[in-house]
Amino acid sequence: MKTVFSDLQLAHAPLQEISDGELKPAVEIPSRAEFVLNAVKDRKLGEIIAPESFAMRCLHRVHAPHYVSFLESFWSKWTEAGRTKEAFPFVWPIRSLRQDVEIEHIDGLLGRYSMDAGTPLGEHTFAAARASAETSLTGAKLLLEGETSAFALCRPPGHHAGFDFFGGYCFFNNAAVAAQYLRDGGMNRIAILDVDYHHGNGTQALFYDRPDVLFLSIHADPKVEYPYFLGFADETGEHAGTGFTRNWPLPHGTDWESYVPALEEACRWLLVYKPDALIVSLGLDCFEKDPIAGFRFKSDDYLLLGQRLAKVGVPTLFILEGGYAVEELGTNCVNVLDGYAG
Ligand code: SP5
Ligand code: ZN
Repeated sequence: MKTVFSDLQLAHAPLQEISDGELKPAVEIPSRAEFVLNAVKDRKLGEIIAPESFAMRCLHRVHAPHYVSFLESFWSKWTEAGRTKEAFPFVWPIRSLRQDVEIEHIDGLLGRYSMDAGTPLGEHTFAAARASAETSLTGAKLLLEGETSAFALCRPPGHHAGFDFFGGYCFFNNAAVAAQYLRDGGMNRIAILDVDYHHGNGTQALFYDRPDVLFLSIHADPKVEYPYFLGFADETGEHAGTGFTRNWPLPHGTDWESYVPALEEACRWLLVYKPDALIVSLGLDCFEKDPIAGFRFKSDDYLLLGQRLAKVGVPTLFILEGGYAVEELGTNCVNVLDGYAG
């Protein structure tokens, strides 16, 4: 299996994040990608290639052009306001506030284009996020060219990012951008299986009214876990997309054994849907030692996950999402890919 990776992705290097009422060391850090890359090399998974460049049009298929421009111009606006360190949004246009006004100040723009205060932005965030999206696009292109699997080593992750907002450490929705690229490349039905510990709210929302992209997600119950406001079992799609979204919220403490029934159900949906390609939003934060999560996967369980996905028998693009136990991240990630490749 080929791996796509760009070290431009390492340039987004947040220092701190707001967590548990404190500024704590950031967890979505460059070394995550380095641990995964080293494991790909050590375990001889296959060739590692650099991403190609893609036109902005590919991002605009999924994201509002004004949102993409906001991210591109963010650092110059931030520094013009006299700021020198990383940025966090802190005010949002929620119920009773106006959605329709034109905002000039960077603090307003940060709120307008975000879903949380937990996602630091810096000087190189846009460049890294674009490289991450190009990494997933290159992975998608490999499938269009006939590869039966590929691994997009993406960072920053993508599945929380929506049409016009960032959040949850995500800026561009890599899985959604790849899914749309596969559709535009002639594939008719794409399935996305999101196994990150957190619900992929951005991906779900982007395809909620569409039958051509099936979204399946297994994750911690949003009643008690981020992102709190989406990912419940009664969300099944709307309009033409009715029936093409499925969520399996699971309790804190879920281990592999109690995860399998949900995974089996998801695989049955894949069998019925018969997608031309499967995109796996591969978060590794269900791992027992993950510092911000509450499931109990062991490293070997990730081999089983890969083996199970191989049985689905569909061309598959793996896209890295979350996972913050950095020391074990490479092993866990490549266990899935190894298990898949058999
Ligand atoms: C891609 C991805 O996995 N994004 C996750 C974003 C989660 N952001 C919320 C982090 C809250 C951390 N709370 C720590 C609880 C343990 N002390
Ligand atoms: Zn996650």
